[in-house]
Amino acid sequence: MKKMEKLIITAAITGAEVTRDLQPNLPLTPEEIANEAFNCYKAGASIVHVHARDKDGNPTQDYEVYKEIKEKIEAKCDIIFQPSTGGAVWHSPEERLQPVELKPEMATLSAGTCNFGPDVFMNSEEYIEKFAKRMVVLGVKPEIEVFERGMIENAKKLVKKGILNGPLHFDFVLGVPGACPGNPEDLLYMRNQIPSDSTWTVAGIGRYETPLAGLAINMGGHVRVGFEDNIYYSKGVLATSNAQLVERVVRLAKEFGREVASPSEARKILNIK
Ligand code: KMH
Ligand code: ZN
Repeated sequence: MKKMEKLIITAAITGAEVTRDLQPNLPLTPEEIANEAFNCYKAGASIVHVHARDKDGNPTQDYEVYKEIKEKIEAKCDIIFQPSTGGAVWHSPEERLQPVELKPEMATLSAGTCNFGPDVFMNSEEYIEKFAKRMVVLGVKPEIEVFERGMIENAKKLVKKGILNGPLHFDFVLGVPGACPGNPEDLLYMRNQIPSDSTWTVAGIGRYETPLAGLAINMGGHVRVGFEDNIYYSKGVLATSNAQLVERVVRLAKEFGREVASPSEARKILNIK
């Protein structure tokens, strides 16, 4: 078997859809999000994927809230700060793009439209291109979020048009109700469609989280876990923290003989300058 890069673990700690009613340990305030990011960093995460919440705990893409979160995280550790540009389904594209203006090292770039539970997650070609161009101007590495197969083609088109340069980094978000499920064959199929010099991670939603993490560790991919994707530790048992979910991935990696990347090692793997 080819020697694999070290494993990058992303902690997606809040999301836009989960509430405290569903997961009592969900971090909401900038302080809570920064503390949770630090705990995930100590557990082995090298990237934190962040969704901001307002004072009432509702999703917000407000620049100032993201700024506060970014500064609070940076004061604690060097974990890679990756804000969401996906936001919530009801945010406008202009609202969603705000955290990119903070020039984070990375940000997400959703590469197409899909059903998202009862809603529609809108990403027109016009706005995918606008988001990508702004990220390039500001030196932000996009993590291309793929919820359906066609989104890989949309990302390749960005390269063809000269908007993005490879190597690309993909996140296969598998198991969102209404979009692609997260069976092993779904991940294999997705992985086989991306340019060969790409890096990729997988975010398995709900019950898909741990099986897909195990597969990605063994396939040379990377892994995302956290309350945004899955609030449970096991069937019917809520996780006590995001760090608990990160710790499980670290244990799996160890058992499978794959080393875990530090943030600086993750920067090298992802070509983040
Ligand atoms: N909350 C979803 C509608 C991202 O962060 O870039 C979109 C999402 C993707 O979570
Ligand atoms: Zn997200």
